[in-house]
Amino acid sequence: MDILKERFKAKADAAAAEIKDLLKEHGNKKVGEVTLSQVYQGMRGITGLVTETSLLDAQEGIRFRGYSIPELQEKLPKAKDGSEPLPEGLFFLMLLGELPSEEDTNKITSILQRRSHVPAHVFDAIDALPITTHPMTMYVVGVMALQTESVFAKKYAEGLNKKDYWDATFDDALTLIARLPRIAAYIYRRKYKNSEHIQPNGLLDWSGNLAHMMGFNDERFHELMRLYMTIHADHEGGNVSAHTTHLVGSALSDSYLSYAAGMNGLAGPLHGLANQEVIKWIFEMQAEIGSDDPTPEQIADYVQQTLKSGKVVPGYGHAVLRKTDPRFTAQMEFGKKHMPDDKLVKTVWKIYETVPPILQSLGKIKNPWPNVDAHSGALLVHFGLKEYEFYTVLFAVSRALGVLASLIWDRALGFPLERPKSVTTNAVKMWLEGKEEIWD
Ligand code: CMX
Repeated sequence: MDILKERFKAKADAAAAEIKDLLKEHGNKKVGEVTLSQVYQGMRGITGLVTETSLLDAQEGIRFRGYSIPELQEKLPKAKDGSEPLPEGLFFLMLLGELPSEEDTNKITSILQRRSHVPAHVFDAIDALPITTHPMTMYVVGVMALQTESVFAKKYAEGLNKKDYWDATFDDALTLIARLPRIAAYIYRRKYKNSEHIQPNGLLDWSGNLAHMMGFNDERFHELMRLYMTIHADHEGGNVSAHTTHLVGSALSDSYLSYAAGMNGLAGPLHGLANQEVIKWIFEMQAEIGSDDPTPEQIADYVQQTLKSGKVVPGYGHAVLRKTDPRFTAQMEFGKKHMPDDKLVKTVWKIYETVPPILQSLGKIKNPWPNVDAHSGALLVHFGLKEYEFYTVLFAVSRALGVLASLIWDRALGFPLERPKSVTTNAVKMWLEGKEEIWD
C-alpha cells in the first residue's frame, strides 16, 4: 500500500503543480456560454467540473484515462484462464493514469483482500431492516454503518493538516472498496437465499469473490462480473452518482458519507435503477403478450403502449451519449460469445432493432439508442440471477471504483467546496426586463 501511495503522491504533486501553472496563465479564459434553457433544464452541456478518471464523448462513448472499453478489454490484465479485464487493473489505471502490469493488478487484489473484513455491526444494521426493504436501501445503510471505520473522520476530528487529506481518503477509499462485495453479497443472500451466507474465498479476485459469496460458481459468471465491474465503474464526472459523490465530498465529508450519497442518486430510475426497470419491463411485456419470445411487431406495440401511458422506455436514451453505448455493445459481444441462443438475450437484441426508430419518430428524444442498462439484466438472468431489484447494487459496487478514485484526486488536488449560484424565476424576470443584473 505504501508503494502505491508513493506512486500516487508523485503523480498528484506533479498534476497539482501543472494545474497551478495552468490557472495562473489561463485562469481568466472563458470556457463557454450558458443559456437560460441550460439553467432551467438540468445544466446539460455546461462544463463546470474537472474529473480526471474518465471522459465521455457523445459519439464514441466512455474513455478511461484515454482508453476505450475494447482497448481496456485488450490491455488490462486478466484473471488466470480468463479473457475479461480485472477491474482492479482499471482502478489502478484511474488512480495512477497508467496501465497496470499484472503485478500492479495483483497488488490491488491483495490490498483489497487484506482489507475486506466487515465489522459485525454493519450486518446488524442491515438485519434491522424489514426483509421487504429494497436492496439499494439496505446497501446504503450498510455503507453508512461502515462509516464508523472512517480514518479521515477520525483524523479530522483529531486535527488533520490539509496536506494529508488525500492520505486518509486513500485509506478510506481502499477499505470501502474492499468491503463492498461482502456487503452486497450479504444483502443478496439475506433477501433471496434465506440468509444462508457464504464466507469469502481469500484466493479469489475482487469480482470473483463477489460472485462466489453470492453463490455463483460458474466461471462464465465470474467473467461476467469482471466485465460488469469494469464497464460500470465510471462515466466522467457529471452523472448523478459521480457528481453527488464529488459534491458531498467537497464539504470534506469522508469517503463513506460521500459514496453513500452518490449511491442514493444511483438508486433513481433515470440513473442506475434503470437496469432493474429494463428487466421488469421485459417480464411485464412477456406476461402481457403471453410469450417469452415476442416478435418485433409485438415489441413495437408494447413500446407504443409504454409511451402512451406517459412512461419512459427504460434502458434507452442518455443525457450525453448520442450513439449506442459501447457498454451495451461490450455486453452484446459477451452474449454472442457465451449465450447466443438465450431467448431473453435475443429479445434484448430484438428490442435494440425495434426501439430506436420509434423513439426517433417522436422527434423530441435526443438519443434513441440503448445505454448500459438495456443489456445487463438479461445476462444476469441467464445465470439464474433473476431477482432484478438487486441489479443496481451490482452497479453500485462497480461505481465505487470510479467515484472513489476521483475523490482521492479531489483531495490531492485540493479542490474546494462546490457551490454554484442559483437564481429565482422572479430574479430572471427582473433581469429580462432590464431591472436587475443577476449573473455577476
Ligand atoms: N423513453 C421515453 N421518453 C424518453 C426517453 C425514453 N427512453 N428518453 C428520453 N425521453 C424523453 C424525455 O423524458 C424528455 O421528455 P419531455 O420533454 O416530455 O420531458 C424528452 O425525451 C427529451 O429528453 P432527452 O433530452 O433526450 O433526455 P434527457 O437528457 O432529459 O434524459 C435520460 C436522459 C437517460 C434520463 C432519458 O433518456 C431516460 O429517461 N431514459 C430512460 C431511463 C434510463 O434508461 N436511464 C438510464 C441512463 C443510464 C444510466 O445512468 O444508468
